[in-house]
This record gives sequence, C-alpha cells and structure tokens, in this order.
Amino acid sequence: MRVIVGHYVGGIGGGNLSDDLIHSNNYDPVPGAGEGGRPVQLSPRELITARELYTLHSYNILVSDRISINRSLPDMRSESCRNVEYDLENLPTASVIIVFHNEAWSTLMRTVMSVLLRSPDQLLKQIILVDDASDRRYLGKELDDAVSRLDKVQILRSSERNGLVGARLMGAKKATGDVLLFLDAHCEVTHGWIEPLLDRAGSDDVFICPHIDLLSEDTLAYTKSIDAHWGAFSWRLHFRWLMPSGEVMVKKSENPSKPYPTPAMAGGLFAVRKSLFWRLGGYDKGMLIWGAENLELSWRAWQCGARVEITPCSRVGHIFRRHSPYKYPGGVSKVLNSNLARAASVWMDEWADFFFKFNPSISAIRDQQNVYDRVELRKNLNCKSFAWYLENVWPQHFFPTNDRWFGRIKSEAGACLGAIPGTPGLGGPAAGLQCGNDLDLDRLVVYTPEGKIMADEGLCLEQGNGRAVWKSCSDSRKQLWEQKGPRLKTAAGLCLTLLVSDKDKEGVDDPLTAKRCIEDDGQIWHFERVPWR
Ligand code: UD2
Ligand code: MN
Repeated sequence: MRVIVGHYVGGIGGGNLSDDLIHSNNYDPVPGAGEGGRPVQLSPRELITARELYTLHSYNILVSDRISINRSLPDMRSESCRNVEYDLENLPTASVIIVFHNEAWSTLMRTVMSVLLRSPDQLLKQIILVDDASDRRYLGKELDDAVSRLDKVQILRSSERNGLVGARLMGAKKATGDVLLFLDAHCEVTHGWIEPLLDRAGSDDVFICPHIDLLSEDTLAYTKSIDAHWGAFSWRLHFRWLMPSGEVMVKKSENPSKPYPTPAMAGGLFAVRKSLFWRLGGYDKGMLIWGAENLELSWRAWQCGARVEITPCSRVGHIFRRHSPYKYPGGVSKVLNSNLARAASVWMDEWADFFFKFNPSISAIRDQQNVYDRVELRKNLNCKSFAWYLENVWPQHFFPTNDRWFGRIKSEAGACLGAIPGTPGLGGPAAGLQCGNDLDLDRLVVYTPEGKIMADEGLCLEQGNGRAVWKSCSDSRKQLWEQKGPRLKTAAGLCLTLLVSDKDKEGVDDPLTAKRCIEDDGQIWHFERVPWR
C-alpha cells in the first residue's frame, strides 16, 4: 500500500452539473449496502452517472448516498489492541472537531454518526462541526435541523472561507473537553477508536494520531492500510508515508499495541490536550485554505519539546482523494506555496535555504510572508533546531547535510544518475538519464559517508537481481557503494556500470548494473558537487 496525501494537481470545478444536482442532498440508503465496511458496486449504467458526479467531491457520491450513515464496520484492531483495558473513569474527555467546506451530506453525517455510535458517552464531551463558508444549499438549514436533533453536536459557521486552519481554530476556541480531537469530514471511526487516543493524549506532551485506514473513493469499502507506516516528507516538502525506522519496527513487533513516534503527521486526524495545543501556539493563522499546516505542526511539536505519535489501536477510515474538489481562492499553487514558504522559513533553518534554492517560484514569494509572530513563538518556546530534529527524530532522512556529499554523479559516457520521477517512492529499474542543470532535483543525489546514494522520495540505488534499481532506502548492504577513485563498488567488489548501448546516446535510458570491474567508460563516474544551499 502507498497512500499519498500530497499535493494535488489542482482543484476542479463542478463541470456542467445542474444547480439542482449540486445543491440537493440525495442521501437515500439501500438496506444492507456497504454494511460491514463492504464495497458497493454499481451497474455499468450507474457508473456513468457516478463518473459525471465525481468532480463534485472527488469520490463516488452515488455510492456514499446509498450507504446508511449508521453503517456497521469491521473491527480492524489487532488482537493485542483488543486486549488493552482502559480505565474510562480516568481518561480525559474529548471535543471532536470536524471542519468542512462543501462536503457531501452523507459522508459528513456518516463521520458524525460513526463518532456518536462508537465513543463511550462519558468520553465524548461534544462534536463541533465547523462550516468553512460552504455554499451548498443542503448544508444550510437542512443540516442545522439534522444537527439540532443530535445530542452533543453543534455547528459553527464561518461567513468567510478561511481554510482548514482558520476553521479548526474556530472550533478549538469553543471546545470545552480536555482533549481536542480533529477529524476530516469524510472519515468513519471504528470500535474502540477513541480510548487509545485519549489515553495517550492525557499526558500533555504528545500529538497522537490514529492509524488511518482506507475508505475507497470508488466503493467506500473499508480496508486496512499497511501496519508499518509513519509520516515524513520529500525534498519538495510533499507529505509521504514511509516505512518506519528499523528500531521502531522492532519495538512495534515487541509491543504491537504501543504508540510509536512519527516524524510527521498526515494532518487531519489527531488528538492533543487542549492546554498543549494552545501552549505550543495553536496553528499558524497565516496558513490559508489547505496544505503544509501538518508539517508545520509536526516540526513545531518535535522541536518545541513535544512529540508526534501514531497509536496502532485507534483505527479510523478516511477517503483519500486524488484531486481536491473545492476551489482555492487565489489559485492552488499560490496557496500551497505560501503555506510551505511559511512553514519552511520558520522551522527549517539551513534546510529552508535548500528548499528555497531548488524551488525558485516559492522563494519568490518568501518575502511576502510575515512570519514574525511565529519566529517569536519559536524563540519564546526555546525550540530546538531543524538539525536536531533530523538527527534525533528522523535519522533515516534523505536530505543533504554538511557531512553528506550532494550533487550530480555523471558517467564518463555522458548520462547521469537519477531516480525517474513517476509514482513517488515506488522506485524501479535504474537507468542513465539526461543530465539536468544545477537546479534539477531529479538528477541530484546525496552520497552518504557510509556509501548510500540517495535520491528524493527516499530512494536509494541498490544492486538488484542482475540490474541496479531505485528502492526505498533501508539497511540493506546492497545499497552501499564505495567510492574507489572514479569507480563505485559494491561490497563484493563489483563496479557500478552503465551498459552503454550506443555511444551517441551517451548511455541515456541504458540500464545500470554492478559488474566485474574492467576498462569501460560506463564504470567511470564523475562527482560534480552542487552546493545544497
Ligand atoms: C491531508 C489531511 C488534511 C490536511 C491536509 C493538509 C488527513 C487524512 N488529511 O489532506 O486534514 O491536514 O492534508 O492541509 O490527514 N477544508 C475546509 N476548508 C478549506 C479546505 C478544506 O474546511 O478551505 C476541510 C475539508 O472539508 C476536510 C478537511 O478540511 O474536511 C481536510 O481537507 P481535505 O480532506 O481536502 O485534505 P486531505 O485529506 O487531502
Ligand atoms: Mn481528507
């Protein structure tokens, strides 16, 4: 599995759909549909309609409208999680905060109902819905009426579109529970979800996330996501799920019900003691609409003396979407880039210089950001450096550092090393690539003192079966390449070789492998250093 909560290509409008379709609530549950978290399949004809409606929410609304908002779900917890007993009397209480902008009725209500159905009464103080200036008619009075019939649920409305940060802050200010528990508006929580979160959030030094499972955007089937994941980010600051460190994996297997640390959170689903949330500065109000607040919060938490963790015992389904369905006032990239610029300038120190150097369009808007307050906050809280964060929280990171070489590795034949951009993190067979310029991140690599050749997205060059491949960086010895003069050698003494097929093509697109060392241009590598900041 590889879930990507990342950067969307862009928001798409409603197409040619009629006002009636856009603004009405077509929730009409079919008995049994989607029960037990099972998928709902449509007829070929219905699929056509579903496809037309896709742009509205970027998930299958026809299917969602067919599934009861009270549907049952499987218990996805491991045996060891089911055996944990919690002392409910002594757990803190939760204010669940759900922000939304133009969410579908059935999805939003299913989120709410799942919380009401599966949270012990004494633990759930309230559910606060925050409407971030939705303009869909069914989210107006019709929603007010529905909410007024539900115990513990209230709704706050923002007349202006603030984005999720503004909306969450609005909810947090009104919360009366001990713990703030944030959810996206297209989630479904499962049995036992809230106890582990509150148990850990009680300790006042942690932002604790549930294990996020998958609700299919097509069928709304509830499926498990891979056990071993944690959150981190790429050179371009895109959020990524990666394999946790070996150390964490060992601890996880020794104690499968224990929360484990994560360098970053996905952003939408987490619990934190209210006092800690405010003490650490809430959110950066300057972050608009969507994006980067999850990294900002994660860095702030770690650098300022708290932690970010995932508890495997709390399982919550979320619909991961490929596209963002709503509008970004000011344009998607402007919004995202501004948010990223803010987060990087405040928290990343030297690595902010790295980020800005290789993202000139984001660097160009850096000075438009007033982050004075956030920098002051960092000083007042006496927060640690980003170097500390990388070394201590994420030592397996693949960023350049002062003791790692950074630049282009170019074959005597002409082509360069580089992981082909495609599906992030998936890697694949390694080949010679056309060399880019000094700003072309896809042709730049980190070469570590121990001998790893790392590209963006945490990919390392590895000698595979007969061919070199780009693979997730690991402790494997097959990922070590020792520099011996102009050659790169494996532990077995073989030489990294570009199998040049046609001299005129300079080895571009030709495969790489490790071979016996001989006189061969394909085995001669030039290290062209590029300053990383
Ligand atoms: C992920 C997070 C999301 C947020 C985001 C980065 C998860 C599962 N999701 O993307 O919570 O941290 O990364 O910013 O970790 N919304 C508003 N106003 C807006 C835009 C969005 O209220 O202007 C709501 C939206 O209706 C939804 C929530 O904010 O309930 C998150 O938005 P999303 O679902 O589009 O984000 P997602 O899951 O792709
Ligand atoms: Mn979401």
